[in-house]
Amino acid sequence: MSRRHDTTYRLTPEEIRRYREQGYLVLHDVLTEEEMATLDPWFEHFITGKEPGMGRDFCDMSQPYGTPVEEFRLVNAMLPGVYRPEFKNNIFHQVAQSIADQLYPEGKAEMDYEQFLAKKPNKAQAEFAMHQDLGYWPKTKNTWTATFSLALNDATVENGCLQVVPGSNREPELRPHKPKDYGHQKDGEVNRDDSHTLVIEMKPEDKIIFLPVKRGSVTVHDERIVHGSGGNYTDEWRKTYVMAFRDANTIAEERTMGFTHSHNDTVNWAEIIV
Ligand SMILES: O=C(O)CCC(=O)C(=O)O
Repeated sequence: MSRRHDTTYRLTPEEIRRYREQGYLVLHDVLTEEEMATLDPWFEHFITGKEPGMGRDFCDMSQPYGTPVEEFRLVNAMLPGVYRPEFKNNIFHQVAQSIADQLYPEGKAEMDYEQFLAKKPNKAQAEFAMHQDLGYWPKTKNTWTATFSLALNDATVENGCLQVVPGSNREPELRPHKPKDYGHQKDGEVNRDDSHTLVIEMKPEDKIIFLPVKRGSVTVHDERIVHGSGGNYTDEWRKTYVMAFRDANTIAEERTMGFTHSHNDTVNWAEIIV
């Protein structure tokens, strides 16, 4: 694929229809190797904890806050473009914007947040618990979302690629989400200040499918599809760059609640949760 100046990635009408119906898409060869190479050094910088002053924005999504860095398994670096403004509007942002615009002709799609995620090699417990993204976010009038996940290296079943339950995006009600209980909280119920990770109960009829993708390819999922990812059983890392687009008015609404997707936000969850 050669794209130098045009940052448009054209979806077919069938892909747009499928996203609406199934709640996810797999798009192959979205970025060229040359484009990917511009992102790699940033990813390494953040995932190896070199950016100072991130607080809880550098954390482990499979373990409670406060886990020592050397014990991290599922490494999460939130909002790289906030910490390094020169990283903003990178090639992935531009191409993902063109796809989001096609998926959402009804409104104005804007990038809401981004994060780098990496599973260390041979970490069976580097699981991202199954959830619906909306379960993590405050109640807003419009919930439209397209969350992109760009594979920085090949994502496989064995290294813990994304898993989804097709059709779960059409369930009328959001499933209940609870902060994951790691048994670390001795004095009562676990809340979101103790554990960022939320979990849902799976249903016996849930049929999970795996979405392996090559480096440079992308998955896109909506805010209601049940999804997560498994542990890493290989000698290689699994690395992915997540970027979510929402309606511009929704983002403004979130911000008035003090919600920026930073784990350092101090929001009153009891008041603003869905
Ligand atoms: O890619 C993963 O491991 C999970 C990411 C995820 O759940 C999300 O972006 O909502």
